[in-house]
Amino acid sequence: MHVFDSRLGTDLRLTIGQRLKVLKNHYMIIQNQAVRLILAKCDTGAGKKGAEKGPDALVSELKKFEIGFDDVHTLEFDNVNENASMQFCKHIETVSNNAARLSEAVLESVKAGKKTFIFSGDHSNAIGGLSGFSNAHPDKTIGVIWIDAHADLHSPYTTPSGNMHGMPLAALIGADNISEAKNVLSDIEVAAWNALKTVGDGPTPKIQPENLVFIAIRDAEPQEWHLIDQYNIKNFEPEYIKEHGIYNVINNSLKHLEHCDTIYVSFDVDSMDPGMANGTGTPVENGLSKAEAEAVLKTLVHHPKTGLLEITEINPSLDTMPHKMAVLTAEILASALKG
Ligand SMILES: [Mn+2]
Repeated sequence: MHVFDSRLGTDLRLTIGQRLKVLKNHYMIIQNQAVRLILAKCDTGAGKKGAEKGPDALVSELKKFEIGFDDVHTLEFDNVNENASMQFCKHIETVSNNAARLSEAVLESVKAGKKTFIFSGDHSNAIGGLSGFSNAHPDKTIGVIWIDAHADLHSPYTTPSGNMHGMPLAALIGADNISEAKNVLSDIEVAAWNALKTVGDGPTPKIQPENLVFIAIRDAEPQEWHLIDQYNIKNFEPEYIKEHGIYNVINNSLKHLEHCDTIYVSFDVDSMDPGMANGTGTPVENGLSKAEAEAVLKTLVHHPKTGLLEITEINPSLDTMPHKMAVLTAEILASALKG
């Protein structure tokens, strides 16, 4: 049984001023837990700029569905002084610095007993998100459901692009994937990557590959498949989803994580089919339908084990129509939240 309070209420006779007052005096509650929203406005891990505007775009579109957040923690990021020679881990110092701050914000939110949402720029923010989440739960087994077109399992040793948003899961499970290496790193790159794997203090690796589930992965490189096979990572590809249905996938994902105490859900909007909206850095055909994405979020957001929901990679500057991806995501999330 979940309790949901949209904060704005549904009385459309209220003026905007009155509705905002209602917003201030009510808290969004899911599963009897107050929700805190963390906005991580950083996109330095992406190859294309613009996803830093994604979190605000999503918040503004959600308001049109009368979904508001009262408890909001905003992290604005500046670029740190970067070493220019990081070709296989571009902007890693900025990513690392931001990850440390996000880790702290998540730790504080979870320790305060909040169900935590993160709306982030690019997917490298998951490093800070999961670092904080694991620090908040030192004695618990953490499950991760990663809904994405990509496996995000590259390391600087294997990356074809050097973009950090393709590497969060390798950093989090502590996989260098040296046997598949094709890049020769400088000492300074090695040191920066090793530092990123331990960001936010706390034990490392942050998560265990057996506690990870992939949904909708359809664009991974051989080096990533090597890790998926090596660690036998649970993986529901589009063909499986089409054949067995999304509810079978959700149920089997939760079954695979039955032994986990709490779950981090990471929803990359490129998991969805780009035919609906393409405002994201790396769209890939054959993605989740709107109904499938809605089923995933609706089930997981209200699941008692879900401690954190992250939504990432909305890039309004790449949309063919203004805010198309933010509108689509807001429609799905609003429907999911309203149960
Ligand atoms: Mn991703």
